[in-house]
Amino acid sequence: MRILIADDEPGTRLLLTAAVQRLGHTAMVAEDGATAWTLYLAESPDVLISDWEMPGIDGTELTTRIRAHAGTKYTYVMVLTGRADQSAARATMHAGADELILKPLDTADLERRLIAAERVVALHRRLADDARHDSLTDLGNRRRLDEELAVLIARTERYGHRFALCMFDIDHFKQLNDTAGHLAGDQALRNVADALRSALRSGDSLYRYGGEEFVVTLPGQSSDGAMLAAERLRSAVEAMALPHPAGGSVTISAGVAVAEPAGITATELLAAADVALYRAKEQGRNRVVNHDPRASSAQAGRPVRLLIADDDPLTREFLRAIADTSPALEMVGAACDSQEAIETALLTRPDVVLLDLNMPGGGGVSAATAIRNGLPSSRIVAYSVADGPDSQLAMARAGAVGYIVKGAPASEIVKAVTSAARW
Ligand code: GH3
Ligand code: MG
Ligand code: MG
Ligand code: MG
Repeated sequence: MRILIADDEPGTRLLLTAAVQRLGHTAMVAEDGATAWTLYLAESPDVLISDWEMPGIDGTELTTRIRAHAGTKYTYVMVLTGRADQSAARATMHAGADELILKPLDTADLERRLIAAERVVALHRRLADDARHDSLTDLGNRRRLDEELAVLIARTERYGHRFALCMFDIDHFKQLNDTAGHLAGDQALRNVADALRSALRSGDSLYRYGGEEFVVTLPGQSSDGAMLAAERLRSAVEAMALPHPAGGSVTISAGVAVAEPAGITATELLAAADVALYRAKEQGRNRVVNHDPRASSAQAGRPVRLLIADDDPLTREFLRAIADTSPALEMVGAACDSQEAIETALLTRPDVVLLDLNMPGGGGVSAATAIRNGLPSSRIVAYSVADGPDSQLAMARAGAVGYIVKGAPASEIVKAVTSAARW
Protein backbone atom coordinates (compact mmCIF):
# COMPACT_ATOMS: atom_id res chain seq x y z
CA MET A 1 0.00 0.00 0.00
CA ARG A 2 0.98 3.64 -0.39
CA ILE A 3 1.00 5.12 3.07
CA LEU A 4 1.14 8.80 3.98
CA ILE A 5 2.72 9.56 7.37
CA ALA A 6 2.04 12.95 8.97
CA ASP A 7 3.72 13.88 12.24
CA ASP A 8 5.53 16.95 13.51
CA GLU A 9 7.91 14.84 15.65
CA PRO A 10 10.99 13.63 13.72
CA GLY A 11 11.37 10.57 16.02
CA THR A 12 7.84 9.28 15.38
CA ARG A 13 8.20 9.96 11.64
CA LEU A 14 11.37 7.86 11.50
CA LEU A 15 9.87 5.03 13.53
CA LEU A 16 6.69 4.94 11.43
CA THR A 17 8.57 5.15 8.14
CA ALA A 18 10.87 2.28 9.11
CA ALA A 19 7.95 0.11 10.27
CA VAL A 20 5.83 0.80 7.18
CA GLN A 21 8.73 0.08 4.81
CA ARG A 22 9.71 -3.09 6.67
CA LEU A 23 6.17 -4.36 6.08
CA GLY A 24 6.66 -3.84 2.35
CA HIS A 25 4.62 -0.66 1.92
CA THR A 26 5.61 2.64 0.33
CA ALA A 27 5.94 5.59 2.73
CA MET A 28 5.34 9.27 1.97
CA VAL A 29 6.20 11.67 4.76
CA ALA A 30 4.79 15.06 5.80
CA GLU A 31 6.08 17.22 8.67
CA ASP A 32 2.82 19.03 9.25
CA GLY A 33 -0.88 18.93 8.42
CA ALA A 34 -0.72 21.41 5.54
CA THR A 35 1.97 19.39 3.75
CA ALA A 36 0.02 16.20 4.43
CA TRP A 37 -3.10 17.73 2.82
CA THR A 38 -1.14 18.74 -0.31
CA LEU A 39 0.44 15.27 -0.54
CA TYR A 40 -2.93 13.62 -0.04
CA LEU A 41 -4.41 15.59 -2.96
CA ALA A 42 -1.48 14.80 -5.22
CA GLU A 43 -0.97 11.15 -4.31
CA SER A 44 -4.32 9.81 -3.03
CA PRO A 45 -2.64 7.35 -0.66
CA ASP A 46 -4.30 4.11 0.50
CA VAL A 47 -3.63 4.84 4.16
CA LEU A 48 -2.97 7.96 6.19
CA ILE A 49 -1.23 7.60 9.56
CA SER A 50 -1.55 11.02 11.14
CA ASP A 51 -0.54 12.54 14.41
CA TRP A 52 -3.45 13.98 16.37
CA GLU A 53 -1.83 17.19 17.58
CA MET A 54 0.08 19.10 14.95
CA PRO A 55 0.48 22.85 14.44
CA GLY A 56 -1.85 24.33 11.81
CA ILE A 57 -3.99 21.55 10.43
CA ASP A 58 -4.28 18.84 13.11
CA GLY A 59 -5.23 15.18 12.67
CA THR A 60 -8.96 15.77 13.15
CA GLU A 61 -9.06 18.65 10.67
CA LEU A 62 -7.01 16.63 8.15
CA THR A 63 -9.47 13.73 8.52
CA THR A 64 -12.46 16.05 8.08
CA ARG A 65 -11.00 17.46 4.86
CA ILE A 66 -10.20 14.03 3.45
CA ARG A 67 -13.73 12.75 4.06
CA ALA A 68 -15.26 15.90 2.53
CA HIS A 69 -13.06 15.56 -0.56
CA ALA A 70 -15.13 14.03 -3.33
CA GLY A 71 -12.39 11.67 -4.51
CA THR A 72 -13.51 8.23 -5.63
CA LYS A 73 -10.71 6.47 -3.80
CA TYR A 74 -11.03 5.55 -0.14
CA THR A 75 -8.16 6.44 2.16
CA TYR A 76 -8.00 4.50 5.41
CA VAL A 77 -7.25 6.96 8.22
CA MET A 78 -5.36 6.08 11.42
CA VAL A 79 -4.84 8.84 13.98
CA LEU A 80 -2.07 8.59 16.59
CA THR A 81 -2.66 10.08 20.01
CA GLY A 82 -0.71 10.41 23.21
CA ARG A 83 -3.74 11.43 25.24
CA ALA A 84 -6.72 9.31 26.09
CA ASP A 85 -9.30 12.09 26.09
CA GLN A 86 -12.55 10.20 25.44
CA SER A 87 -14.69 13.01 24.03
CA ALA A 88 -11.91 14.36 21.74
CA ALA A 89 -11.22 10.80 20.56
CA ARG A 90 -14.90 10.36 19.76
CA ALA A 91 -14.88 13.66 17.79
CA THR A 92 -11.96 12.41 15.69
CA MET A 93 -13.77 9.16 14.95
CA HIS A 94 -16.89 11.15 14.00
CA ALA A 95 -14.74 13.27 11.70
CA GLY A 96 -14.07 10.09 9.72
CA ALA A 97 -11.01 8.39 11.23
CA ASP A 98 -11.08 4.60 10.93
CA GLU A 99 -9.18 4.14 14.17
CA LEU A 100 -7.19 5.79 16.93
CA ILE A 101 -3.81 4.37 17.96
CA LEU A 102 -2.33 5.15 21.34
CA LYS A 103 1.26 6.27 21.64
CA PRO A 104 3.85 4.97 22.35
CA LEU A 105 3.73 3.07 19.10
CA ASP A 106 3.96 -0.71 19.21
CA THR A 107 5.13 -1.84 15.77
CA ALA A 108 3.63 -5.34 16.08
CA ASP A 109 0.29 -3.69 16.84
CA LEU A 110 0.74 -1.35 13.84
CA GLU A 111 1.43 -4.33 11.61
CA ARG A 112 -1.83 -6.05 12.66
CA ARG A 113 -3.79 -2.87 12.05
CA LEU A 114 -2.25 -2.42 8.59
CA ILE A 115 -3.34 -5.95 7.65
CA ALA A 116 -6.94 -4.98 8.51
CA ALA A 117 -6.53 -1.64 6.70
CA GLU A 118 -5.43 -3.39 3.53
CA ARG A 119 -8.57 -5.52 3.59
CA VAL A 120 -10.80 -2.46 4.02
CA VAL A 121 -9.01 -0.55 1.24
CA ALA A 122 -9.35 -3.53 -1.13
CA LEU A 123 -13.05 -3.85 -0.31
CA HIS A 124 -13.67 -0.17 -1.00
CA ARG A 125 -11.79 -0.41 -4.28
CA ARG A 126 -13.87 -3.40 -5.35
CA LEU A 127 -17.13 -1.66 -4.46
CA ALA A 128 -16.05 1.43 -6.40
CA ASP A 129 -14.99 -0.70 -9.39
CA ASP A 130 -18.19 -2.75 -9.39
CA ALA A 131 -20.26 0.41 -9.44
CA ARG A 132 -18.41 1.59 -12.55
CA HIS A 133 -18.28 -1.68 -14.42
CA ASP A 134 -20.71 -3.36 -16.81
CA SER A 135 -20.58 -7.07 -16.09
CA LEU A 136 -22.20 -8.17 -19.37
CA THR A 137 -19.58 -6.59 -21.63
CA ASP A 138 -16.78 -6.15 -19.09
CA LEU A 139 -16.56 -2.46 -20.03
CA GLY A 140 -16.72 0.72 -17.99
CA ASN A 141 -20.31 1.88 -17.55
CA ARG A 142 -22.07 5.22 -17.79
CA ARG A 143 -20.87 6.25 -14.34
CA ARG A 144 -17.23 5.62 -15.23
CA LEU A 145 -17.72 7.52 -18.50
CA ASP A 146 -19.22 10.48 -16.64
CA GLU A 147 -16.25 10.63 -14.26
CA GLU A 148 -13.64 10.25 -16.97
CA LEU A 149 -15.39 12.75 -19.24
CA ALA A 150 -15.23 15.29 -16.41
CA VAL A 151 -11.45 14.79 -16.27
CA LEU A 152 -11.08 15.14 -20.06
CA ILE A 153 -13.21 18.30 -20.09
CA ALA A 154 -11.19 19.78 -17.23
CA ARG A 155 -7.98 19.12 -19.18
CA THR A 156 -9.46 20.80 -22.24
CA GLU A 157 -10.24 23.88 -20.18
CA ARG A 158 -6.99 23.97 -18.26
CA TYR A 159 -4.45 22.93 -20.88
CA GLY A 160 -6.37 23.16 -24.16
CA HIS A 161 -6.05 19.38 -24.67
CA ARG A 162 -8.74 18.58 -27.21
CA PHE A 163 -10.51 15.26 -27.54
CA ALA A 164 -13.25 13.64 -29.57
CA LEU A 165 -16.11 11.36 -28.67
CA CYS A 166 -17.87 8.69 -30.74
CA MET A 167 -21.26 7.30 -29.85
CA PHE A 168 -22.22 3.92 -31.33
CA ASP A 169 -25.59 2.21 -31.45
CA ILE A 170 -26.33 -1.29 -32.73
CA ASP A 171 -28.62 -1.23 -35.77
CA HIS A 172 -32.03 -2.93 -35.52
CA PHE A 173 -31.14 -4.49 -32.20
CA LYS A 174 -34.72 -4.72 -30.99
CA GLN A 175 -35.49 -6.95 -33.95
CA LEU A 176 -32.55 -9.20 -33.07
CA ASN A 177 -33.79 -9.44 -29.48
CA ASP A 178 -37.36 -10.09 -30.52
CA THR A 179 -36.50 -12.74 -33.10
CA ALA A 180 -33.48 -14.52 -31.64
CA GLY A 181 -34.26 -13.94 -27.96
CA HIS A 182 -32.67 -11.94 -25.19
CA LEU A 183 -29.84 -14.42 -24.60
CA ALA A 184 -28.78 -14.10 -28.23
CA GLY A 185 -29.14 -10.32 -27.80
CA ASP A 186 -26.83 -10.40 -24.80
CA GLN A 187 -24.31 -12.49 -26.73
CA ALA A 188 -24.43 -10.03 -29.63
CA LEU A 189 -23.77 -7.20 -27.17
CA ARG A 190 -20.70 -9.07 -25.89
CA ASN A 191 -19.50 -9.76 -29.44
CA VAL A 192 -19.88 -6.13 -30.48
CA ALA A 193 -18.07 -5.00 -27.32
CA ASP A 194 -15.22 -7.45 -28.06
CA ALA A 195 -14.92 -6.27 -31.68
CA LEU A 196 -14.82 -2.63 -30.59
CA ARG A 197 -12.30 -3.38 -27.86
CA SER A 198 -9.97 -5.20 -30.27
CA ALA A 199 -10.11 -2.35 -32.80
CA LEU A 200 -9.43 0.31 -30.15
CA ARG A 201 -6.11 2.22 -30.17
CA SER A 202 -4.19 2.64 -26.94
CA GLY A 203 -5.12 5.85 -25.17
CA ASP A 204 -8.74 5.63 -26.35
CA SER A 205 -11.40 4.31 -23.95
CA LEU A 206 -14.55 2.32 -24.56
CA TYR A 207 -17.67 2.33 -22.38
CA ARG A 208 -21.11 0.78 -22.48
CA TYR A 209 -23.23 3.91 -22.48
CA GLY A 210 -26.66 2.30 -22.27
CA GLY A 211 -28.61 -0.70 -23.55
CA GLU A 212 -27.01 -1.26 -26.98
CA GLU A 213 -25.04 1.96 -27.05
CA PHE A 214 -21.30 2.39 -26.67
CA VAL A 215 -19.08 5.44 -26.32
CA VAL A 216 -15.41 5.83 -27.21
CA THR A 217 -13.36 8.81 -26.04
CA LEU A 218 -10.31 9.76 -28.12
CA PRO A 219 -7.92 12.12 -26.30
CA GLY A 220 -5.99 14.45 -28.61
CA GLN A 221 -8.07 13.59 -31.69
CA SER A 222 -9.38 16.03 -34.25
CA SER A 223 -12.67 15.58 -36.04
CA ASP A 224 -10.97 13.91 -39.03
CA GLY A 225 -8.96 11.53 -36.85
CA ALA A 226 -12.05 10.59 -34.86
CA MET A 227 -14.01 9.97 -38.08
CA LEU A 228 -11.30 7.58 -39.26
CA ALA A 229 -11.28 5.81 -35.88
CA ALA A 230 -15.07 5.53 -35.81
CA GLU A 231 -15.03 4.16 -39.33
CA ARG A 232 -12.42 1.57 -38.30
CA LEU A 233 -14.57 0.52 -35.33
CA ARG A 234 -17.72 0.39 -37.44
CA SER A 235 -16.05 -1.83 -40.01
CA ALA A 236 -14.60 -4.07 -37.27
CA VAL A 237 -18.14 -4.85 -36.14
CA GLU A 238 -19.30 -5.44 -39.71
CA ALA A 239 -16.27 -7.68 -40.34
CA MET A 240 -17.40 -10.04 -37.53
CA ALA A 241 -20.21 -11.03 -39.93
CA LEU A 242 -22.45 -11.94 -37.01
CA PRO A 243 -25.73 -12.98 -38.65
CA HIS A 244 -28.76 -10.77 -37.99
CA PRO A 245 -32.11 -12.60 -38.04
CA ALA A 246 -33.53 -9.97 -40.42
CA GLY A 247 -30.81 -10.83 -42.95
CA GLY A 248 -27.29 -9.51 -43.38
CA SER A 249 -25.08 -9.10 -40.36
CA VAL A 250 -25.04 -7.10 -37.16
CA THR A 251 -23.86 -3.53 -37.78
CA ILE A 252 -23.51 -0.32 -35.82
CA SER A 253 -24.03 3.36 -36.58
CA ALA A 254 -21.86 6.11 -35.12
CA GLY A 255 -22.00 9.80 -34.33
CA VAL A 256 -18.78 11.75 -33.84
CA ALA A 257 -18.33 15.05 -31.99
CA VAL A 258 -15.28 17.05 -30.91
CA ALA A 259 -15.02 18.79 -27.52
CA GLU A 260 -15.14 22.27 -29.03
CA PRO A 261 -15.56 25.15 -28.49
CA ALA A 262 -13.99 25.80 -25.10
CA GLY A 263 -16.56 25.65 -22.34
CA ILE A 264 -18.55 22.77 -23.85
CA THR A 265 -20.06 20.55 -21.15
CA ALA A 266 -20.08 16.75 -21.11
CA THR A 267 -23.84 16.80 -21.62
CA GLU A 268 -23.54 19.06 -24.68
CA LEU A 269 -20.80 16.88 -26.15
CA LEU A 270 -22.84 13.70 -25.66
CA ALA A 271 -25.87 15.43 -27.16
CA ALA A 272 -23.84 16.52 -30.21
CA ALA A 273 -22.62 12.94 -30.80
CA ASP A 274 -26.20 11.73 -30.32
CA VAL A 275 -27.53 14.15 -32.97
CA ALA A 276 -24.90 12.87 -35.42
CA LEU A 277 -25.78 9.28 -34.51
CA TYR A 278 -29.43 10.02 -35.20
CA ARG A 279 -28.46 11.33 -38.63
CA ALA A 280 -26.44 8.16 -39.29
CA LYS A 281 -29.60 6.14 -38.55
CA GLU A 282 -31.64 8.40 -40.80
CA GLN A 283 -29.20 8.04 -43.66
CA GLY A 284 -29.53 4.26 -43.64
CA ARG A 285 -27.47 2.95 -40.66
CA ASN A 286 -24.11 1.11 -40.68
CA ARG A 287 -22.30 4.43 -41.17
CA VAL A 288 -20.43 7.18 -39.35
CA VAL A 289 -21.67 10.78 -39.27
CA ASN A 290 -19.79 13.79 -37.99
CA HIS A 291 -21.54 16.38 -35.89
CA ASP A 292 -20.73 19.39 -37.98
CA PRO A 293 -22.59 22.55 -36.98
CA ARG A 294 -22.22 23.79 -40.57
CA ALA A 295 -23.95 20.68 -41.91
CA SER A 296 -27.14 21.34 -39.96
CA SER A 297 -27.40 24.87 -41.35
CA ALA A 298 -26.77 23.82 -44.94
CA GLN A 299 -29.25 25.42 -47.27
CA ALA A 300 -30.54 24.40 -50.64
CA GLY A 301 -28.45 26.84 -52.67
CA ARG A 302 -25.10 25.73 -51.26
CA PRO A 303 -22.31 24.57 -53.59
CA VAL A 304 -21.96 20.92 -54.54
CA ARG A 305 -19.27 19.29 -52.43
CA LEU A 306 -16.94 17.54 -54.85
CA LEU A 307 -14.29 14.88 -54.38
CA ILE A 308 -11.84 14.35 -57.24
CA ALA A 309 -10.14 10.98 -57.71
CA ASP A 310 -7.59 10.71 -60.48
CA ASP A 311 -4.06 9.29 -60.55
CA ASP A 312 -2.85 11.97 -62.97
CA PRO A 313 -1.66 15.07 -61.08
CA LEU A 314 -2.29 17.35 -64.06
CA THR A 315 -5.90 16.22 -64.32
CA ARG A 316 -6.33 16.81 -60.57
CA GLU A 317 -4.96 20.34 -60.93
CA PHE A 318 -7.20 21.00 -63.93
CA LEU A 319 -10.30 19.84 -62.06
CA ARG A 320 -9.29 21.71 -58.91
CA ALA A 321 -8.99 24.93 -60.93
CA ILE A 322 -12.49 24.40 -62.33
CA ALA A 323 -13.91 23.79 -58.84
CA ASP A 324 -12.10 26.87 -57.49
CA THR A 325 -13.50 29.17 -60.16
CA SER A 326 -17.05 27.81 -60.13
CA PRO A 327 -19.27 29.08 -57.28
CA ALA A 328 -21.48 26.02 -57.82
CA LEU A 329 -18.68 23.67 -56.72
CA GLU A 330 -16.72 23.25 -53.52
CA MET A 331 -13.82 20.83 -53.65
CA VAL A 332 -13.62 18.79 -50.44
CA GLY A 333 -10.75 16.50 -51.36
CA ALA A 334 -8.56 14.86 -53.95
CA ALA A 335 -7.37 11.25 -54.14
CA CYS A 336 -4.83 9.61 -56.42
CA ASP A 337 -5.86 5.95 -56.22
CA SER A 338 -8.96 3.85 -55.55
CA GLN A 339 -8.18 3.11 -51.93
CA GLU A 340 -7.54 6.76 -51.14
CA ALA A 341 -10.71 7.68 -53.02
CA ILE A 342 -12.77 5.33 -50.83
CA GLU A 343 -11.17 6.51 -47.58
CA THR A 344 -11.42 10.20 -48.45
CA ALA A 345 -15.02 9.80 -49.57
CA LEU A 346 -16.01 8.13 -46.29
CA LEU A 347 -14.26 10.91 -44.43
CA THR A 348 -15.48 13.95 -46.34
CA ARG A 349 -18.93 12.69 -47.42
CA PRO A 350 -18.99 14.56 -50.74
CA ASP A 351 -22.16 15.12 -52.75
CA VAL A 352 -20.39 14.00 -55.90
CA VAL A 353 -17.25 11.95 -56.57
CA LEU A 354 -15.60 12.53 -59.91
CA LEU A 355 -13.92 9.19 -60.45
CA ASP A 356 -11.25 8.30 -62.97
CA LEU A 357 -12.01 4.91 -64.50
CA ASN A 358 -8.38 3.77 -64.68
CA MET A 359 -6.58 4.16 -61.39
CA PRO A 360 -4.12 1.99 -59.48
CA GLY A 361 -5.51 0.01 -56.55
CA GLY A 362 -8.58 -1.65 -58.02
CA GLY A 363 -9.70 0.90 -60.60
CA GLY A 364 -12.67 3.23 -60.71
CA VAL A 365 -15.31 0.51 -60.83
CA SER A 366 -14.34 -1.07 -57.53
CA ALA A 367 -14.00 2.39 -55.90
CA ALA A 368 -17.45 3.34 -57.21
CA THR A 369 -18.94 0.16 -55.77
CA ALA A 370 -17.32 0.69 -52.36
CA ILE A 371 -18.31 4.36 -52.21
CA ARG A 372 -21.90 3.60 -53.21
CA ASN A 373 -22.10 0.95 -50.49
CA GLY A 374 -20.65 3.19 -47.81
CA LEU A 375 -22.32 6.43 -48.90
CA PRO A 376 -25.62 5.80 -50.66
CA SER A 377 -26.29 9.55 -50.80
CA SER A 378 -23.07 10.40 -52.70
CA ARG A 379 -23.30 10.46 -56.49
CA ILE A 380 -20.60 9.07 -58.75
CA VAL A 381 -19.58 10.67 -62.03
CA ALA A 382 -17.11 8.72 -64.17
CA TYR A 383 -14.30 10.65 -65.84
CA SER A 384 -12.24 8.83 -68.39
CA VAL A 385 -10.45 8.68 -71.72
CA ALA A 386 -11.69 5.11 -72.18
CA ASP A 387 -14.94 6.13 -73.81
CA GLY A 388 -15.98 2.65 -74.97
CA PRO A 389 -19.52 1.39 -74.30
CA ASP A 390 -18.08 -1.42 -72.13
CA SER A 391 -16.47 0.91 -69.64
CA GLN A 392 -19.56 3.14 -69.59
CA LEU A 393 -21.69 0.12 -68.82
CA ALA A 394 -19.30 -1.06 -66.11
CA MET A 395 -19.44 2.35 -64.39
CA ALA A 396 -23.21 2.54 -64.72
CA ARG A 397 -23.47 -0.89 -63.11
CA ALA A 398 -21.20 0.31 -60.32
CA GLY A 399 -23.64 3.17 -59.70
CA ALA A 400 -22.28 6.10 -61.72
CA VAL A 401 -25.00 8.57 -62.67
CA GLY A 402 -22.86 10.61 -65.07
CA TYR A 403 -20.04 10.14 -67.52
CA ILE A 404 -17.54 12.76 -68.69
CA VAL A 405 -14.93 12.19 -71.36
CA LYS A 406 -11.51 13.60 -70.55
CA GLY A 407 -10.91 16.75 -72.56
CA ALA A 408 -14.49 17.99 -72.11
CA PRO A 409 -14.74 21.76 -71.52
CA ALA A 410 -15.07 23.16 -67.99
CA SER A 411 -18.69 24.20 -68.49
CA GLU A 412 -19.64 20.64 -69.37
CA ILE A 413 -17.86 19.27 -66.31
CA VAL A 414 -19.62 21.74 -63.99
CA LYS A 415 -22.96 20.89 -65.59
CA ALA A 416 -22.43 17.12 -65.27
CA VAL A 417 -21.40 17.43 -61.61
CA THR A 418 -24.25 19.74 -60.56
CA SER A 419 -26.87 17.67 -62.35
CA ALA A 420 -25.46 14.49 -60.75
CA ALA A 421 -25.88 16.15 -57.34
CA ARG A 422 -29.57 16.71 -58.06
CA TRP A 423 -29.97 13.19 -59.39
P1 GH3 B 1 -31.95 1.35 -34.39
O1 GH3 B 1 -31.28 0.74 -35.55
O2 GH3 B 1 -32.75 2.56 -34.77
O3 GH3 B 1 -31.02 1.66 -33.28
O4 GH3 B 1 -33.03 0.30 -33.88
P2 GH3 B 1 -32.97 -0.56 -32.54
O5 GH3 B 1 -33.95 -1.65 -32.67
O6 GH3 B 1 -31.56 -0.99 -32.26
O7 GH3 B 1 -33.33 0.53 -31.45
P3 GH3 B 1 -34.19 0.47 -30.15
O8 GH3 B 1 -33.70 1.55 -29.27
O9 GH3 B 1 -35.65 0.48 -30.50
O10 GH3 B 1 -33.89 -0.94 -29.48
C1 GH3 B 1 -32.92 -1.12 -28.52
C2 GH3 B 1 -33.20 -2.46 -27.90
O11 GH3 B 1 -32.11 -2.87 -27.07
C3 GH3 B 1 -34.39 -2.45 -26.98
C4 GH3 B 1 -33.97 -3.21 -25.76
O12 GH3 B 1 -34.87 -4.24 -25.47
C5 GH3 B 1 -32.64 -3.78 -26.13
N1 GH3 B 1 -31.69 -3.91 -25.01
C6 GH3 B 1 -31.24 -2.91 -24.23
N2 GH3 B 1 -30.38 -3.42 -23.31
C7 GH3 B 1 -30.28 -4.76 -23.52
C8 GH3 B 1 -29.54 -5.82 -22.88
O13 GH3 B 1 -28.79 -5.63 -21.93
N3 GH3 B 1 -29.69 -7.08 -23.40
C9 GH3 B 1 -30.51 -7.31 -24.45
N4 GH3 B 1 -30.61 -8.56 -24.89
N5 GH3 B 1 -31.22 -6.35 -25.04
C10 GH3 B 1 -31.12 -5.07 -24.60
MG1 MG C 1 2.39 16.32 17.63
MG1 MG D 1 -30.31 2.67 -28.83
MG1 MG E 1 -30.13 0.48 -31.89
